[in-house]
Amino acid sequence: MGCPKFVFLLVTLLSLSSCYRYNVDDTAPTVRIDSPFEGASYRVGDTMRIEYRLSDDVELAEVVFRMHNNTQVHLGPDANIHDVTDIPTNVFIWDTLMTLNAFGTQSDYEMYWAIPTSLTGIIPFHFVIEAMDASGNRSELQEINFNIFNDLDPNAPEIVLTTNPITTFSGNTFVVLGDASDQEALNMIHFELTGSDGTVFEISRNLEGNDYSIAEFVPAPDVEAEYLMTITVTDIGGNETVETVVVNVL
Ligand SMILES: [Ca+2]
Ligand SMILES: [Ca+2]
Repeated sequence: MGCPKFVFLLVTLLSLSSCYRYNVDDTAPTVRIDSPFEGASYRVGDTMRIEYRLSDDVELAEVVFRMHNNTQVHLGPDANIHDVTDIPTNVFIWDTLMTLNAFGTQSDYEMYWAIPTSLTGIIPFHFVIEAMDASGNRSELQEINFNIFNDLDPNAPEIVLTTNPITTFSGNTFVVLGDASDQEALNMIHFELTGSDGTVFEISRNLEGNDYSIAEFVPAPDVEAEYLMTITVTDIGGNETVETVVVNVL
């Protein structure tokens, strides 16, 4: 009779599989970050060292880290730090997301990042890291906050306006003309038209290079009054120059 043997084998297999299930790894891995350290400052053009160690009681599987301008909110269903893979709102600002395989019970990582000189001003960055083991347990999310600063540009930009003051009519479009320049490189120009009730028009444009010919077309407000156009130009060092134009709407 082969049947009892078969039943015995089946029972053995079932008990083996349930045995295996009870031995499943439910302990999350840990992450220790040695660099960057909390509150550190790095200058653009410098090389930053990224160093961390992963540990797990059974088997590591993966590590994900993201490093970028921390003023950018993460998008996605969990729009906060708890989802490290969510993209930041402004992908044009420097950002990195890296997923690496991990093996064994301990793994050390060391890598270097040449900080781009295109970053401007003083930028709060953060480094966020999370590890996963082979059973899918996730470590606590680790976050390090640090600053990147650009002090390579000591000279503020210049603005020369060729239209000042401006007279226009309600419902018309007027134009702000002039030039903006910087010894190192321009970064942004911002126009803001304000009246007695506050801002009535506002626009920002990203700039590159040393010179920009200003020719900004602006819809005149409906209400006849005197307004002030404020033009702010920033350079790659975060230096700022402000000019104003009186706009009379007749
Ligand atoms: Ca584990
Ligand atoms: Ca400059």
